[in-house]
Amino acid sequence: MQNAHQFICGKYQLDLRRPHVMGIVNVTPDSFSDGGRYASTQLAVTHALQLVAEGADILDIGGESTRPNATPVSLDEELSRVIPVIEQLAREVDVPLSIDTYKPQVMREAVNAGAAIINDIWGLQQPGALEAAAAGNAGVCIMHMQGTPQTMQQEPVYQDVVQEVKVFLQERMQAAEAAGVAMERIVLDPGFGFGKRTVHNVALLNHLPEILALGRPLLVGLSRKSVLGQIIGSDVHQRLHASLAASVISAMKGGRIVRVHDVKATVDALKVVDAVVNVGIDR
Ligand code: 7PJ
Repeated sequence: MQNAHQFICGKYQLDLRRPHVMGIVNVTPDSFSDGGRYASTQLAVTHALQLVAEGADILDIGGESTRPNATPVSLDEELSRVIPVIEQLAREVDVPLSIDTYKPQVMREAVNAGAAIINDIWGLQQPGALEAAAAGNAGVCIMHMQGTPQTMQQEPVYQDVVQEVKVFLQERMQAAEAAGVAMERIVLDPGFGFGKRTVHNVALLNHLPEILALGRPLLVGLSRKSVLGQIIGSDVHQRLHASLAASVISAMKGGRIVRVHDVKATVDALKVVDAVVNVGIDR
């Protein structure tokens, strides 16, 4: 497949032969301070600048938690969390900004504010999402999820998880293309932890090359996720080493963007992968 490593997102053209690190920026009210909106904007911006200094290639900005059982956030609340952060970062950094949302209006306003990637855990299935994604020239991450964030971990069932995720991603990729999103603007994501048990997550990671066969770059998000906690038996703050192992495996198996909390450590780990996979091919 030609140019399967090229990802066009807004004004950026990323060459994903080198694995890229997407740093996670959560914009949620700080429960430890009563500083209000301005304080949470500044906290998020400061964190984002730190991630860029650590080597983040992309920043993923989200205003609504999609962890299992998280309470949904209203449209106005989500907009007032993320838009000021995107506006400020668009002025201050030169890496693509991604908006983690499934709401079409947030997609549109985020792109107007300077976002270069739309990262949709619903795979552009919400009414109006395909149109919102097609409207500009942002890149799009299409993710698989079974169920909804509220229900997805109750009892996820698959006959063949790899095949089912692959069929879903192919269908959504074709829907996006039909709506006017050029192939070069699309990356795909199996959606680790979104309606999957440990066996399903492990099978997907192991069989990433089958999903890569769809012909578009893969984004992988495993950072600190509970599947890692299940494997090593540690809580969310003790999952750095497991997360690094997951990022390395992802990149070795063809994942091209890893979405992580711990940017510096991941950048170092993936430099080693790149040195072996892309530079070390001469013999
Ligand atoms: C993912 C995401 C992921 C993409 C979240 C968490 C949950 N977007 N947003 N892929 N996960 N594309 O970080 O634990 O895996 S939020």
